[in-house]
Amino acid sequence: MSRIALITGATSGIGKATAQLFADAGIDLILCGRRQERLDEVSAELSGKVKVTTLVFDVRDKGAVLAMIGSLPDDWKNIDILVNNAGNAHGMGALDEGDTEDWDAMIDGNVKGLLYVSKAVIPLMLEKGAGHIVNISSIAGKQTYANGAVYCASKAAVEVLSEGMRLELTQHGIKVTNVAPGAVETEFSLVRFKGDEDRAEKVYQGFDPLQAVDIADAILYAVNAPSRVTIADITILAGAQSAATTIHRK
Ligand code: NDP
Ligand code: 8X3
Repeated sequence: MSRIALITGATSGIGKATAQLFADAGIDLILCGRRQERLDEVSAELSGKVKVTTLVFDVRDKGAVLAMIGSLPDDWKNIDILVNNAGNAHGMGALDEGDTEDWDAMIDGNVKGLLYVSKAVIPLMLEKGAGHIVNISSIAGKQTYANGAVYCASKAAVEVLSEGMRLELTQHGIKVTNVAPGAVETEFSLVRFKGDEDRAEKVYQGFDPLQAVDIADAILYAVNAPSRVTIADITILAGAQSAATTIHRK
């Protein structure tokens, strides 16, 4: 029987690449994001391979998260894999100059949003005594850097939540994998720098950055591991990267 995966942030970057690899692996898809047109495009691309349905919600909106996931028809509620991927950095700068709306967007989206989605999905997995949750953290959750402290804090929270989930859910047959990528070339920097393309491009200049498919590949590996194996934590850096902010550029 084919598996069902719910992927948040499936309109772009790592989430979209994960949807593409999952479709190639025959995994049916519940694709989530805020941009309906993007979800429609990904759905059109993949629905020849697997069954696809889409849900439009902002992960920060607790009511919408619970209502949308709760509104899935029963057969779609049989979720085997949850990929908690939706998230972004907003702004970059010192704490004393920080924009509190950016802080809210990061804490509410990357931390509370992940919790709301998990709250909607975990009971469905508990009911069937099986499941796999993949949380997308970051190298920024393991190593703090100046001018990124709030984003780093939000991802450090994801690291802790992955541990907490694993401690609570393993006994119920639910695996938890924490994935911590380094520098991946997606729309991430464009969002962080609020549409400033020059600034975003500079992040990936002078080295070969990770691509979204590299992270998707690791996620697929984790969810395909045999039942005796839990891939608990994966850190993936770019080939030229030795730490969060140490990148060897040409
Ligand atoms: P993208 O900007 O390309 O994708 C972000 C995705 O998250 C989009 O699909 C976006 O969808 C969704 N999203 C963002 N905010 C919300 C929200 N409030 N509600 C619902 N969906 C939301 O970036 P990436 O693919 O790189 O990022 C994916 C994850 O990987 C993030 O959690 C990020 O922190 C993490 N990460 C990224 C790294 C990188 O270097 N790129 C490195 C380490 C971790 P939409 O706008 O349609 O809602
Ligand atoms: C994104 C990677 O190092 O820019 O999580 O924070 S980093």
